[in-house]
Amino acid sequence: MSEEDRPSLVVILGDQLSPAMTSLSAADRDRDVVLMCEVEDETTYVGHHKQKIAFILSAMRHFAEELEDDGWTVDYIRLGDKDNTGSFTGEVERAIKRHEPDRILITDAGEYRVQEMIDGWTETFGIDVDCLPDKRFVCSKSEFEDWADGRKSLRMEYFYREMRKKTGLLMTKDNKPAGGEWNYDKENRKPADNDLFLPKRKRFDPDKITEEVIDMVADKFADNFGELDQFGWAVTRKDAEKAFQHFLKEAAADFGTYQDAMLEGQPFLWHSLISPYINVGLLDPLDVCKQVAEAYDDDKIPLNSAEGFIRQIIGWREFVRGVYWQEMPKYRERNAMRAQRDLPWFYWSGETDMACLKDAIGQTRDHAYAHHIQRLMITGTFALIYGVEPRQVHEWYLAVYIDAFEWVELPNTLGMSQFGDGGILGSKPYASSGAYIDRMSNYCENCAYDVKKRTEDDACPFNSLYWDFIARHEKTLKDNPRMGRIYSNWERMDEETQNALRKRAKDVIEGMG
Ligand code: FAD
Ligand code: DLZ
Ligand code: SF4
Repeated sequence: MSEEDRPSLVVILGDQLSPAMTSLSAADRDRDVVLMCEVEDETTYVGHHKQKIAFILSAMRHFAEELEDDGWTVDYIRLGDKDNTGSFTGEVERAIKRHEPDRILITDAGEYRVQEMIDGWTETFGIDVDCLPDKRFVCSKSEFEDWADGRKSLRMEYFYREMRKKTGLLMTKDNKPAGGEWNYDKENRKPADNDLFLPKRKRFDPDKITEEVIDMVADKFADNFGELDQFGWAVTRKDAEKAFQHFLKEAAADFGTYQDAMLEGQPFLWHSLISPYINVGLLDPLDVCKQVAEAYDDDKIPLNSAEGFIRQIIGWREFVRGVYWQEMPKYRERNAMRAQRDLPWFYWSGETDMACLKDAIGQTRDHAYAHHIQRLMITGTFALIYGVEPRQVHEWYLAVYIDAFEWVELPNTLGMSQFGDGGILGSKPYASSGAYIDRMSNYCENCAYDVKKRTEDDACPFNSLYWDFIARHEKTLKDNPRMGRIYSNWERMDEETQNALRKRAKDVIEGMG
């Protein structure tokens, strides 16, 4: 092969399923070869939910078809292929032998561990590796570093305002926030009840490709967490867009108002269910935000819903990515609260008498999905006040949710939900008693425990664990200005009550150990 005929090898990872990837834009479709590979390393670095593996592999296979239909040459390696080496590096090595490329073209990996691998390829293979930035984000890594540089603390709210200005989303002509406020969160805390009209989830029946992948996953990953029989995720760009349009029409208007609500047996409520599609590239984050802003301009969605939705994406999602790349690799090891307990087994089995946890874990098993408040205030808060080692909590979240990629999952879990980073991501721990869950859901109505009791044998475990957490961490948290009122309440309790709460917490912990 003459020098100028040598192709570039364009490596597309399983969360880069968009024709707009910078690696593809830099390539020549008539000359270059796209490599996509299903590899054992990626399917096993954590014990993924069965639906997560099925979703990613099916979406990869569909994307390979989309590229081929678009005129690309795709070298696609399946998990069961005879000579599959099981790793990205092994498959790139084999592909170099097959195609004799003059360089590798790739877009930055989402996860630190994979980026490290890519960074070693030039030396390993003696070939140029052009690793291009991932332009699917509003804020580049260096832009985030510049914003964070010199700040005493990083707060999402200030970062978010910059992103609003940068994108122009929900901004008036004179560069002011629509409606006069940046954030309408205080209007977004209404509990829901079953009498309300609940939007239905849009399901997509598995096609032949997805069925084949599901059968393979059922066979090869039989012992992994989760069920496959209710798989209804979109696996193509077209269907992901349909899912988003369904949300826009049926649920977006009430998204804000009921954003924090929880109802037993209702896993989806007014949520969009688009995180897996955005994270793997089937939907573009800025595009969905623009469509929501347009719906607000057309009076189809109220401001609290439009702003709440857009904040999650150009605010939180971008912010956690910035923190991840700024703080890795040490971030993963952080444990500011020195929590050491093992994750209770019921996180995997779902077998618990606590109605809130049973429901959140049960739907996670059935759908690989729980909405934000369930993740934060049920499974997250329980692990926090129980004192689970953050690494174990992180591994659970990374495994069980369909949208879980370390760059977004780790800061949310270790930082926001476990306060394991000591306050980089949030200003105080999301510790709370059963009262919050009682206010925001109907779980407590059918629970074996009594949310109003604190120390009796049938008292809600959240109540005593919460006060035990407050007492255990007095040294670390008492001076936090946002915790002052809580410590005053603790100190106002008589010693007998304090001891009874701590004794009940000890019994709860021993009963679960
Ligand atoms: P909606 O409620 O409809 O929100 C719209 C979109 O906003 C989401 O699709 C998502 O892209 C974005 N978003 C909302 N909140 C966040 C957030 N805190 N961080 C980043 N993006 C956000 N999200 C993931 O995408 N992957 C994860 O692995 C993940 N792990 C989490 C772990 C914990 C402990 C917590 C508390 C949150 C986690 N989140 C994660 C954030 C959030 O819970 C999910 O994005 C959301 O529940 C996905 O469902 P949805 O698409 O219906 O979201
Ligand atoms: C999550 C996942 C799984 C389960 N399997 C694959 C795979 O076989 N091939 C692949 O390219 N990607 C997979 N992924 C997604 C990757 O883990 C993800 O692309 C990286 O974490 C990005 O850094
Ligand atoms: Fe959860 Fe406690 Fe309510 Fe039971 S009583 S559902 S354990 S908060």
